Amino acid sequence: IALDGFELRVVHLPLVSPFTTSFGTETVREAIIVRALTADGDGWGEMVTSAAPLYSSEYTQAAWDVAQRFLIPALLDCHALAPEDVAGILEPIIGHRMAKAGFELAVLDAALRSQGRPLGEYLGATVDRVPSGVSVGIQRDPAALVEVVRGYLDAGYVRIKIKIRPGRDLAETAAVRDAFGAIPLQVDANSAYTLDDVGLLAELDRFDLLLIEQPLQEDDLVDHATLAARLRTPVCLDESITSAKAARDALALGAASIINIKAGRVGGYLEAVRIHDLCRAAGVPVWCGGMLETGIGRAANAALAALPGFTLPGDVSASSRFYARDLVTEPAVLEAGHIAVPTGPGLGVEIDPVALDDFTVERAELRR
Ligand code: OSB
Ligand code: MG
Repeated sequence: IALDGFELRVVHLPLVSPFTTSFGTETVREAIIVRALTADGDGWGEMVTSAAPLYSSEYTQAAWDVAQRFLIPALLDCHALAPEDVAGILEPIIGHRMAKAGFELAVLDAALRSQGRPLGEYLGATVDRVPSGVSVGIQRDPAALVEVVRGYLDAGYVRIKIKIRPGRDLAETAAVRDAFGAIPLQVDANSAYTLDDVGLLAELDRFDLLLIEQPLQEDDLVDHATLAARLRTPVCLDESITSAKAARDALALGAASIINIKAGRVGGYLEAVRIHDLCRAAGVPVWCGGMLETGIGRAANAALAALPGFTLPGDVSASSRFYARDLVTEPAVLEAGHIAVPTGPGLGVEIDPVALDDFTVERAELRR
């Protein structure tokens, strides 16, 4: 595509309820929306950074800065740009994977829209809808958690993930198991434990969880391998898997037997597909994680989750799980526990320009 420039917007989307993890509580989703301006039309992407560097080292204002100072100039240096070239052009700039992923998606969307080709088909989707799991934040107490989970089960979500942290783990998991029996259930610690907690984490084994997600810190691959050998519950990595190389290393070390794939965390949907491919070849199940995406990233996640190696339900929930109002005209809805893979060209969703303006708190445009 012939790139003219990019528009960036910091958006603030209010959440329908506060979302609490081991690293904090969010009431507003802050993200950066990327619009690729090309001779063949616009393309849209999303940078899934948060306001503070608590989940990873990335955060919105860092992405905002690196994007304008380094990433956009590198991309505008190229006159004709294929989506497959974006990651390579940005590779000399270290890290900032969520920022890079936003640009790759915007360029990919512009290219696919101009070809009339859906993202799902391009990535290799083999189904037209994906089973929908839901990530449930830490609540006031186990009884409150049970009621929140009940609401999601009634809505049709096919898998429940609860956030845990030290002191808010065994009683919470037990309460959900006792209340709902043999539902597909997993827990996410967001790096809140250390190897000293192996005794406590082994107590989770009695709950027959699908997996425990990221119990230890991002760079604790060896410790995760040690822990995995001590647990019956499968260890799944999220934060640690920053690239296909990291995924390969984690599998080689025995640090994980399941991988959560998030395109933002690994630098884009093309790297996400590479991780899918290597896991599939190794017989390792993967599932699609989420970062409270707006309708843009949510549409792309549904397309990614439709690849054949995504054998576990992902955190691809309906837009309404997080937002009363989205910035696309047809937000993802839950139908019989599933989310449809969009079939239109590119992302297959249209931006609601009024909503986008209403949510925008900062805007910048850089043209060649
Ligand atoms: O660890 O998977 C995580 C949200 C923000 C940051 C990290 C995580 C999450 C979630 C929510 O669990 C997943 C979703 O978008 O539904
Ligand atoms: Mg996680």
